[in-house]
Amino acid sequence: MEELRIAVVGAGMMGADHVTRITERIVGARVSAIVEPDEARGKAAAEHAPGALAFSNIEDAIAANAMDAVLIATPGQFHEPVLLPAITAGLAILCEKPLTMSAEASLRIVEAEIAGGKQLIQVGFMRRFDQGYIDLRELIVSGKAGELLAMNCAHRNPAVPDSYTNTMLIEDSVVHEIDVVRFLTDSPIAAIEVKHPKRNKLSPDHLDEPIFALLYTESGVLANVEMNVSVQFGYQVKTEAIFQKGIAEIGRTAGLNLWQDGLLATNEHMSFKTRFAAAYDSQIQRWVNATLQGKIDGPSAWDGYLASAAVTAGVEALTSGKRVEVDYAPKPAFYN
Ligand code: ISE
Repeated sequence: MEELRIAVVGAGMMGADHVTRITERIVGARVSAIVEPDEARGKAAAEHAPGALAFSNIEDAIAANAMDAVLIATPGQFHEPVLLPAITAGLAILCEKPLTMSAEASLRIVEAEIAGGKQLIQVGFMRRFDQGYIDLRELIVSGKAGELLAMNCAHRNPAVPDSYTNTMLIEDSVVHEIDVVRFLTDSPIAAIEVKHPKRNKLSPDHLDEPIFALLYTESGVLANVEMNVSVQFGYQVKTEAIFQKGIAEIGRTAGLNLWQDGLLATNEHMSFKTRFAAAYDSQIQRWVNATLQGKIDGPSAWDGYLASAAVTAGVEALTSGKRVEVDYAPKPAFYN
């Protein structure tokens, strides 16, 4: 296969961004189909994918043999009904995070993949492809600053859409730290606790935030995640890592600094689309390269399940105010 034919499923904000990315920047692949029930949305995305076929559901696209691989970018609650037929069809899959909305559903996906006999699924935890996180992981592994003890993570969004619910603080947002803290420390999240600072009155009425999500890893590292989705001023994802002999920081806003009229100004990101643009590019290019060789190159369905199990505990911690231990199913040999 010379060029991977990708069907992008879901042409909302992230799906449309991936369509443009694949057409303009990714080598060895093209968008061959857009699967989107909303016709206007599908058409708008198709303008950036010359020759792509339009479908309103995944089953029709599979029946038409319109793709070799699927990039799933629908909201999380619609992942499972797309994943299952794609697995049955034996297609390579990049599924945006979260894999599904519950530990049980993620386990069903894992079981379906195992039944098919081949690893097809990569989960879109794009932070693993961000240079800052890659450098921090190297530093931790090297031991140069001594043992890692704790992390302070700031995850700030300017605002969120009306469809964003309170549990999405964990399911849709903290899920990134849940995955990346395990990636950095190489240790599972053993327990989660959620603390409530003073509520931001600028936050939509149905949201009780910001929150501090405390992620306790099995190895003893504690990560404190400030999850804040109404900061108004911009999009920030920063981490300070506390070692025995030093402190490391990643994610500080970079770019041009302007000192003028008694002010220092730097452009801040307003969205994850620009903050993580390079990480998304690298994630998709590496997935395409690996897929052309029949492999995956990033977080697996099992990683997706582990995150879902921790999210389930996190949601319980959010509502109960208690520290909740995470319950994991045993790892199938298939993922060794
Ligand atoms: C969104 O879905 C993302 O994945 C972003 O990276 C995150 O910052 C945001 O909070 C989520 O809602």
